[in-house]
Amino acid sequence: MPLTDEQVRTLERRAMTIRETIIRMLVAAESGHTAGPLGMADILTAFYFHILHHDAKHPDWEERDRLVLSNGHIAPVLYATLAHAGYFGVEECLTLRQFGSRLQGHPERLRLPGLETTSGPLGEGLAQAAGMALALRDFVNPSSDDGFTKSKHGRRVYCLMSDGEQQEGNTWEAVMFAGKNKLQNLTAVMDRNNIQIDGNTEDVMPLEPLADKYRAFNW
Ligand SMILES: Cc1ncc(C[n+]2csc(CCOP(=O)(O)OP(=O)(O)O)c2C)c(N)n1
Ligand SMILES: [Mg+2]
Repeated sequence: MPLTDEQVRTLERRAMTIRETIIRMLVAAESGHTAGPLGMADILTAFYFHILHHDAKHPDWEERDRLVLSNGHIAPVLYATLAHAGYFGVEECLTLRQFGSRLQGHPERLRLPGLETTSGPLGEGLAQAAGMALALRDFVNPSSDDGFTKSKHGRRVYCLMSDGEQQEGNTWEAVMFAGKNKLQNLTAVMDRNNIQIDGNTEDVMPLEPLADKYRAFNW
C-alpha cells in the first residue's frame, strides 16, 4: 500500500531524529563508523516504523519478522532505531562502545533485546538469514495479497548487507542456497554505496554487473 505524503514526512522526520542520535553516539564514543550508519538511517526507519511486524515490548514474539544486520559495523543505526522504536531507552545509546555497555561496536545477540544475530565479520548475515527463512517459510500466509509478503503474522526475513560483503565467498553460497530453495520470504537489501575501507569497490574487486549475478542465481 503506497504511503501518503504525510506518512512519508513522518518517517523522514523520524529518520532525521535517528541520525541526530547516531551523531551524538559517535561523538560520545569518540570513535565508530559514520557513513554506513548515517546512510542507512532511512532504510532502518522504514523497516522499524513501517515494514516489520514486530513488538518492542516482546522482542522474542515468535510471529515477528526478522531483520538480520549482516554488516555489523553499522550497528549505531540499528541501536538508535531500536531505541527510538521502544526496545530500550534512548539515553542508553550514549554508552556506545563503553566498557560493559550492551551497545558494543558490533551487535551481540544475547546482550540487547531486538537483535536477531551477532555480526561484525563481514559476509555471514545472508547465510544466517537464509537459514531462518527456510525454517520459517511454512508459516507464510498463502492468502496474503501476493502470496507471501505482508502475511498476517509476519515471519518474513530481511537481511541488510553492504556492497563490500559481495566480495565474500560466503555471501554467494547463501545466494545459491536461497535460489535453490526459492526462499520467497527472504529479502536482501544492499547498501550499494560503492565504497569500502580500501577505496572504491570497483577498483578493489569489481562487483558489476551485480544485479545480473543475483538473477543468474535465481533471485
Ligand atoms: C571478514 C571481515 N573483514 C574485514 C572487516 C573489517 N571491515 C569492517 S567495515 C569494512 C568496510 C567494508 O566496506 P563495506 O562492507 O562496503 O561497508 P561500508 O564502509 O560501505 O559501510 C571492513 C573491511 C570485517 N569486519 N570483516
Ligand atoms: Mg560499502
